[in-house]
Amino acid sequence: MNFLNKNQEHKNNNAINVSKKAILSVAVIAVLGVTACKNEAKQETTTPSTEMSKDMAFTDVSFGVRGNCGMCKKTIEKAANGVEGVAKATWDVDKKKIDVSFDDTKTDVMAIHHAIAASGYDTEKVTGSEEAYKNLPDCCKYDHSMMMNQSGEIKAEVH
Ligand SMILES: [Cu+2]
Repeated sequence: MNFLNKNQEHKNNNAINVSKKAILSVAVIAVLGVTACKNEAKQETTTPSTEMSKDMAFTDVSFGVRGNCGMCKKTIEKAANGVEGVAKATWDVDKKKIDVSFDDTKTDVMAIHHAIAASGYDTEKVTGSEEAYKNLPDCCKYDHSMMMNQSGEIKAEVH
């Protein structure tokens, strides 16, 4: 009788232990799940508001920049992005044109023209540095008479 009771008690304890563990792991999963959701929700609410403030504070311009290839693209965009206040710079190899988004309290369009010209590339307003041009890889030595800021339909003459 006594023995049976003890055995029963032991079994019950085991059962309690198992269910405690189960509850604990469910709780952990639930907490993790909630945390993940919270992070997601946080990101969702943060991202649009940053974009909105970007739209309000940033000025978008596009202007012609000469160049040949993907390496030119890297150099031109690096030069533009190197200007303090520039948020985004994308050069289009077909259109020979750059789209720049910048904070006009920190810089202006001409500073971006000059930075690109210093890297060796002609812009609509500033002739590229001859010194930097000489140091460009051969494939990047673009034609100085090349059309720029095109619609993208007419490609620069192939030579
Ligand atoms: Cu190039």
